[in-house]
Amino acid sequence: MSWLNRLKEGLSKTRAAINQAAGPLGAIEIIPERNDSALFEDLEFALIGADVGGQYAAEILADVREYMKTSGKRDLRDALTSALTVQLEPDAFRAKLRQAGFTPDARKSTLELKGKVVLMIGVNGVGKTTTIAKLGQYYQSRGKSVMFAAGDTFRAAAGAQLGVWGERLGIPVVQGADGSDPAAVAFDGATARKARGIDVLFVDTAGRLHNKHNLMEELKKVKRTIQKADPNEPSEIWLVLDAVTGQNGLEQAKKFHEAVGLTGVIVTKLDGTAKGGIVVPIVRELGVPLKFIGVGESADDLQPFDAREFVTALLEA
Ligand SMILES: Nc1nc2c(ncn2[C@@H]2O[C@H](COP(=O)(O)OP(=O)(O)OP(=O)(O)O)[C@@H](O)[C@H]2O)c(=O)[nH]1
Ligand SMILES: [Mg+2]
Repeated sequence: MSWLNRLKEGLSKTRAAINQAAGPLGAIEIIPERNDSALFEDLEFALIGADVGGQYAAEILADVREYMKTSGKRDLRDALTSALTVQLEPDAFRAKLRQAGFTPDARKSTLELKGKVVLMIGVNGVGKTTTIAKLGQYYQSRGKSVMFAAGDTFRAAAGAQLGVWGERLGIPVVQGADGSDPAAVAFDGATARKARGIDVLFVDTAGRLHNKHNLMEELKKVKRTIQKADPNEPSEIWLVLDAVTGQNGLEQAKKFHEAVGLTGVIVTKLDGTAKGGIVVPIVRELGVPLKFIGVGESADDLQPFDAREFVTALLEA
């Protein structure tokens, strides 16, 4: 299956929710002389239902009306595509480039990392360990050498889970004993990566609640310890968010960001929810780039986030 079809399939629940409320988008023509306020109300409701957030849904609808007025076009899907993309692509420069006909193709270039060590964090069960495996596959298949550090020493079997992925993908895994200090495992991983000249190390951590003080302190210690092993690292700290948790995920993200400073966010399980619109408030409110999205459980169900592609996959028939 092509990546676009995979993405489409992954977003099918959210798409169905929008189409169900507003009618099949492609079939809707806006006739300026007609009063379409009921349709727009339904659409706004559908967007809010998909967790886009009231404020952003209202902005999107205003943009849709404006776009239809100024362009004279009548295709609702076109207008909604533009309005949603603007929300997800706050970088005006990229938007401008696109308007001028330059469409950067995210598939052709690998999503660049700032450095060599990526620390992966998040609450319990959001998909951290699985996402590390997917990232390993992503970078390895693009020619990078990869290593994992099993920094979740809290949950028995967490190290084994990452070990199985490592074996399957041919990626070395630095392990620590169950119950040992996660910072020590991270230190060993960062040291081993440097010694072996490996391109990128992903450090797994135990799931933790953002409001548990001690666990957040532990995370700061893991970060400091990696810095001791390799002064420029971790150059990336990525928070994994489960799309299903919706607005609560945003609160988590703000707390994690305060504690350790995020450089990226990954949203998982978009395939399991009709609330895929949550990416709008994530992009608008966090000020941290959305790097990848997870749309399934297998190793290649991870894609670099691209606003235009996301919206196309979401709204296309
Ligand atoms: N459908 C779907 N399932 C996913 C996705 N990402 C992860 N999962 C599933 O979510 C479950 C939890 O994944 P883990 O990777 O173990 O989550 P974790 O954050 O490491 O969990 P803890 O270490 O216990 O905090 C597993 O069953 C994964 O297969 C995704 O994008 N889509
Ligand atoms: Mg885990």
